[in-house]
Amino acid sequence: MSDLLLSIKEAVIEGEEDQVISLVESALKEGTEARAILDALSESMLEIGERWNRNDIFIPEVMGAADVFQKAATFLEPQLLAGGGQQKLGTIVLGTVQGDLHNLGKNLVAVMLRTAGFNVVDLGVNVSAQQFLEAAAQHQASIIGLSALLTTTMMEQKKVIDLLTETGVRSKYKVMVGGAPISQKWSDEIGSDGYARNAGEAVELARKLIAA
Ligand code: B1M
Repeated sequence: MSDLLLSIKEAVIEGEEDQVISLVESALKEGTEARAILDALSESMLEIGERWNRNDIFIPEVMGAADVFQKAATFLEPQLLAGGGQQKLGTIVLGTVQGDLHNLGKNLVAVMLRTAGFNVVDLGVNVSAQQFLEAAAQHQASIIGLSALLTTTMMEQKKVIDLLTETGVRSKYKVMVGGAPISQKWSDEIGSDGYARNAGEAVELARKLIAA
């Protein structure tokens, strides 16, 4: 990682909003790819998680870093979208499952999917199984994307799939899952159509699911 990217990572961890935006601008001017900057931003949140686990920092610092992360990611969005294709690959209804308020990763997934040419309907956070179902029908979605960051909310992904099955519409949609505690094993266990570890993989997976 370049010195500039390391400084971006450190500035997010320290919650230095102004500094992060000007460092991101400098990195873009230097010709750094927006994707590489996004990766540095994501790494900063992983580091935040580790510091939080060690009790080196507490919720206010985590929220401060999350806020700076989101502002920097929003600042980068036009650069990411500018490189995107014009094709419309299909509609994806995306959200963070019920009981879960983590949205940074889900927002990144939404940006990357849009960049790749998908129409993304972002339902936000704390989305119930019923809301996913209704939105998928309303927007004639091909894919439902479920993000979960807590071990206590992973089960909500299964609830959505179960509801699709119970209401007889499971075969209408592909379901993809992701989030820090999610794995391929979990995806298989709950009968999801695929798991992606990060936003880049989410795009690859969505392409495969649409092609299938
Ligand atoms: Co929370 N939190 N948090 N938190 N938080 C975690 C998840 C935790 C691992 C931290 C820890 O233990 N140190 C822990 C969960 C433990 C567990 O369940 N085993 C935890 C906890 C416990 C909590 C609270 C319960 C704390 C409390 O209140 N006592 C609480 C829960 C609130 C709730 O949701 N009901 C809580 C609150 C918060 C904040 C509000 C302070 C803040 C969220 C701010 C926000 O989102 N706007 C926060 C944060 C920031 C974190 C950590 C530090 C960072 C998460 C993050 O944004 N990562 C996190 C630690 C960690 O994950 N290591 C933690 C950056 C983001 C880019 O990555 O979200 O993983 P990520 O997304 C990736 C991939 O996972 C993937 O692609 C993304 C981009 O590459 N992906 C998908 C995600 N969704 C996908 C969907 C897909 C495909 C890929 O397809 C549909």
